[in-house]
Amino acid sequence: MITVLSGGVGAARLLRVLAAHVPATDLTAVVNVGDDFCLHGLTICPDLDTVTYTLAGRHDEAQGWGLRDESWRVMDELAHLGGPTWFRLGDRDLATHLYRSQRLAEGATKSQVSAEIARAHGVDVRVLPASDDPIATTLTTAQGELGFQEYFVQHHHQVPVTAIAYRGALTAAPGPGVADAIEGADRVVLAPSNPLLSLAPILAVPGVRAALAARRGPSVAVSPLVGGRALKGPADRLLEELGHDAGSRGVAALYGDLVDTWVIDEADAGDAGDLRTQGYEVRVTSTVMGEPGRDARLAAAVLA
Ligand code: FO1
Repeated sequence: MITVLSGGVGAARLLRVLAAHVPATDLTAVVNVGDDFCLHGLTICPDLDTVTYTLAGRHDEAQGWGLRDESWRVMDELAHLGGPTWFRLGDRDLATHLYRSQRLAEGATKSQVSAEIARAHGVDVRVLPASDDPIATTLTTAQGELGFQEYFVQHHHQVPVTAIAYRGALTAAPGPGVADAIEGADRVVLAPSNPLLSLAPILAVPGVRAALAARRGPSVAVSPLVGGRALKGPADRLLEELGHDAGSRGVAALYGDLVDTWVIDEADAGDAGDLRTQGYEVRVTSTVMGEPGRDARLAAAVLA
């Protein structure tokens, strides 16, 4: 059994790679909910949806989020009304947010709804929200305090950040099955997701961190950096802005001894010695996913 702590696109791609090499039913994704927010009266859970859509093979590959073959008629009509269109919800994708919001209003939990949506998409990987309690990642910036999606999408993550908070995380409980999935897994994998924005809100839930710390088996992290830079998003810039070391050393310091093995990209092979000196086992391979041969080598490095 393999449990993957997951953010959005990087995690979704790694889960798809792993699902090509182990039975989907052996995989559990514990997914960040710090990006979740309410818009148009709807509850939107971007990372849960990105993971589910990608595992279902229905995702928009180029964009990284949303569904393939999307149409945008509702957004066009909303623009006509003068409504908020900075966060683009495709017509098909909207069905997910309508369904989730209605089920939550009926009293279902986020975990229950996530399982229902995964089942409807034929996804056999267990998709678990990190918590059913509300967690909101917020960023202190020159523009004031911004919600995650305001920072990430509305401001294109281009405003300098001085602090990040995971509101609600300290009093949140792990979602049903999350602590067991971490403690009981043969292997826990920390996906190549943004450590400060995607995995930190999961690790900030005390019961999650305790479950990780209580493990005996291997915990493997895949670095989100390639050549010291994030492939997508602001991970490298945030490390710098918030005073962390740059590169693999900075990311490794965030996870500390929650992890025993690092998988780093060939472009960062020069960091391997430093990580080994810190006591980590290090595997060097291409972490850029999308080509079958490279993907198989990455899966082998994670699963070895
Ligand atoms: N990202 C964008 O850059 N622009 C968008 O308009 C946008 C809409 C969107 C809708 C549904 C969804 O599930 C994700 C969406 N994303 C969008 C991605 C999302 O903001 C982030 O990539 C994740 O929250 C970070 O993992």
